Amino acid sequence: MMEQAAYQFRFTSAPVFCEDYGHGHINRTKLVVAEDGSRYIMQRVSREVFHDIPGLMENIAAVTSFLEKQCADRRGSLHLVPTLEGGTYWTDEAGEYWRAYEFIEGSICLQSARDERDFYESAAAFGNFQKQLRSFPADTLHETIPDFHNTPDRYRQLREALEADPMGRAKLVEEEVSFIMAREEEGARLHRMREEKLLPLRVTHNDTKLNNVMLDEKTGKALCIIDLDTVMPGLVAYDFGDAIRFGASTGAEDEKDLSKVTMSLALYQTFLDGFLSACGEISAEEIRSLPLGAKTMTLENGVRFLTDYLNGDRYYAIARPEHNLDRARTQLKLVSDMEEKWEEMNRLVKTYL
Ligand code: ADP
Ligand code: GN1
Ligand code: MG
Repeated sequence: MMEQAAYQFRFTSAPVFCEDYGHGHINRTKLVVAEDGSRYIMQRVSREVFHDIPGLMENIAAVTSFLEKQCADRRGSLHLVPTLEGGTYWTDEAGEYWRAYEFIEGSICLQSARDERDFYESAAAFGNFQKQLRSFPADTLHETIPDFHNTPDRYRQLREALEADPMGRAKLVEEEVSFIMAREEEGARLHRMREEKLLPLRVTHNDTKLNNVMLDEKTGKALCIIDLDTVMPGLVAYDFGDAIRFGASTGAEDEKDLSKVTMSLALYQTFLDGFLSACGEISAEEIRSLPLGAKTMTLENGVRFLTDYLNGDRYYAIARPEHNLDRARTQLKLVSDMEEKWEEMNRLVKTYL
């Protein structure tokens, strides 16, 4: 069935096809094909997750036009398709917000790296993204999710969920909760360093999963960073860390067999190399914070998945009842594996100082 939203954008011709697309956890993503064969990505932006969607769209319009000027290739940045009225989003009768992008043709989006080269490419792309945005006026950005990587606040939300326990699931996760609580102080370290201004704020992506970068299907070269909903001031360690927790894992984010889930030091080193070669100059303190970024982002995602499981799966899209619990468990397994590899993770980083 054709979504009404598909008739609200200035596509090159009338839409003839529309279906669910991709593996994002947050937005409702559709592929739209127009009569002349041109393709588009159309998204219903999650109102559960984002509370100021006009502000979010202002960020995206500003960031994409800033990046567009720095890219020779049209496929190097996202391009919003205007609505019939010339706006950046359309609101339907139910109050849902829709937007559309040109489809990045000839590209692939991976759920896991096929080899180290893919991961290197994504690292260089996320590093370059940060570098490109270094001169972006950060104070014009809306904070689309306040306290997004405020790990202590994520702990507070977990405690609230445990207290309310609306699904009666708290008794099922005692082991996970005690693992998390034992790491509360370390989990707060990165945030404390941010508050004490020991690490500078930069414009960061904040959601640097491998499936938020498009690669050229022929050459495997990185083309474009997507999913700009969370571009906000943040720490370099957030972008490095979140990419490691997803892409350096030897298992899927929702793998049930935890023996398959470890953090590959080889992939960690690959990402470190690609990211630092492209991100422009950063301070020694920032470089030293990268392993902590990896561990903190992984722990934080574990806390967030578990909180959503306790709250009845309202935030992340799920495909099975225990999905968020499975996701939380992979993150905690990765944290414990990182603890075993901690010295080596730090040693590798020091070679770049
Ligand atoms: P979510 O916030 O839900 O993760 P994304 O913006 O990451 O949403 O989009 C979900 C998926 O849709 C991506 O992982 C990618 O496969 C695909 N996608 C998004 N934008 C484009 C685009 N412009 N061209 C091609 N594919 C895209
Ligand atoms: C969400 O939007 P997506 O699927 O790329 C989430 C990230 C989590 C990630 C876990 C806005 O990312 O913060 O790390 O899931 N995005 C938001 O896979 O909450
Ligand atoms: Mg995404």
